[in-house]
Amino acid sequence: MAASRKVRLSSRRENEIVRRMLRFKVEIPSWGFADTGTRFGKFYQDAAAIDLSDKLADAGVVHKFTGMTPAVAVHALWDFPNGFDAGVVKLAKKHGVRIGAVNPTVFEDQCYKFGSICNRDPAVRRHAVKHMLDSIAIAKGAGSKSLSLWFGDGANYPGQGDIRQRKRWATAALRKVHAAMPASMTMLVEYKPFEPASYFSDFFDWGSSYIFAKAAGPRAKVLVDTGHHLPGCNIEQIVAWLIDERMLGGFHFNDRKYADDDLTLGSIDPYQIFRIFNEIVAWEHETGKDLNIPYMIDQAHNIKPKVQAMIQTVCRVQEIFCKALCVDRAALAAAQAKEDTVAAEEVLQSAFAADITDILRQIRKRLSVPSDPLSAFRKSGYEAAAAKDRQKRRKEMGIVSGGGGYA
Ligand SMILES: [Mn+2]
Repeated sequence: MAASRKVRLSSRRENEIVRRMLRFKVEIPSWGFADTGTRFGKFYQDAAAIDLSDKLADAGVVHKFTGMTPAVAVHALWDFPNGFDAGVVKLAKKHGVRIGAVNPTVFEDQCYKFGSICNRDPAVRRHAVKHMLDSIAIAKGAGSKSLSLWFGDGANYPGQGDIRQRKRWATAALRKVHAAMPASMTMLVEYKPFEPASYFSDFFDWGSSYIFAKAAGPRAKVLVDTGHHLPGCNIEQIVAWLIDERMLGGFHFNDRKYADDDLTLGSIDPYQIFRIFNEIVAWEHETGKDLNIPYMIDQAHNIKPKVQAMIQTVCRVQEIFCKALCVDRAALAAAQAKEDTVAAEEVLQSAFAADITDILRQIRKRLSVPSDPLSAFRKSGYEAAAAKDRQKRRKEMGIVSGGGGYA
């Protein structure tokens, strides 16, 4: 890697970068603040959110310290178990945030043992579609523009299901859901190669999501979750293709080492995130427009304190996007034109290694947040106060935390 050095930018370019970064927002997930675990059990945290009110309060704190997270993605059944609730919208506003993408929950119910919209039982498929229609109503009520779909549908064994029939069932369901969406709403279709199903997932890669989205209707796009790829997959190439086809709907950011690990973005391979952002920045440079899609976090912090992990993530996204904006595009184009592979790679490496401390300080000043959001939060006392309050409430509510269990 090129040695870290202060990036040399014209003051005009520096101002452009600062202005772009002020418009760059990241959506955080409500489920990132509650107790989560692996299939081997949960480790409870005293400061973890108990209910949606706590989640919105925590999300509001992340926004207060970073200035970058005005919207919170929700899971329909976990956050709106009784359908739309106007009180929640008010509560979000009180905490300085709003409701972002609505994620239907079509994988937990016992009826989904053999799938949701790919289930051979038409009653189960109808049940899943109805839940997605209810989710549209929640999104409409909350002023959300994104219906974010992930299906755990798949098969565990060869011979278990008819692959083409399942595809047709899913397509029919998505068309019904798309037809019910208001014109302002986008359907985001996520994919994942395996898990919970082990033999195949019905929505298994970007190509499957692309085909499903195309069949569903013009407002359906592909959602790229950075952790949902097999090892070695070139994610930035997928992103570049989807951008070029106008089919990139949004991101779920996280990092991975082995499978869908939901680790903090950039904790394993920050250069990969940089290369993805570089494709976005290249398109923005070419078109003179912002790629205006939801940039969302999808992580589960099983051992890290949750608000700290979220602030750490948001700062990392900000830093890496800012570095991608520092790529010298003219130098890159010149190197490419001469087939100078070494020089072209050096352009990327030197932007990735650039010391952007001064630019970050300016950006955070303009966002009216601390210059080091994470350390400011760690000193704020919020976590200890939340732990005390939530411990007491858990006791009053009779919620027993601790122990294991096959979650
Ligand atoms: Mn995801």
